[in-house]
Amino acid sequence: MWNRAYLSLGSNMGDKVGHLKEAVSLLESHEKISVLDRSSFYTTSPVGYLEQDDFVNAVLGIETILEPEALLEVCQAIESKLNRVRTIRWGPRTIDVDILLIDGYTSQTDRLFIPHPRMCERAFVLIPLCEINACICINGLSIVDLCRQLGEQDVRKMDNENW
Ligand code: GSY
Repeated sequence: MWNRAYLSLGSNMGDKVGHLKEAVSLLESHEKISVLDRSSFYTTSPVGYLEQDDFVNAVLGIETILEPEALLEVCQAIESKLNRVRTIRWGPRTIDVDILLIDGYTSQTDRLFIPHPRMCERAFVLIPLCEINACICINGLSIVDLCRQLGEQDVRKMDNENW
């Protein structure tokens, strides 16, 4: 059965937009994944570990017949292929591919926590997600309300970049 899911992409090293585009090409080339929606690109100030470069972030809406664990493996394989090296926790990275939501599915294991545990505090996730689907509810809360409740966070749409 095809299930809808949402993924967050982020990069703050090298050709940031190029890394996001390459991650999407790899997702599109997977026979069990179809990329339906792409948000705009956003330049965002780092959240968490602050001593690092700004990120480029975007969110995708996909459909997949993969089981959630298998989707996670695909996301991690794309991170490895794009030379993601885990040095500093929360630190700089060529690419981050996180599963945010899978329709009708929740998980709270160490490996897979869905909905993504920190997504409701992160403007760099909620704003692009709201752009592609403003009807989403997360843990019973509307994404529009969650966006209104966000504190000040620096998230700027990149008008000069397109997929
Ligand atoms: O979890 C995603 C990696 N990450 C980001 C990010 O993608 N964007 C911004 N703005 N800050 C971040 N901090 C971390 S960790």
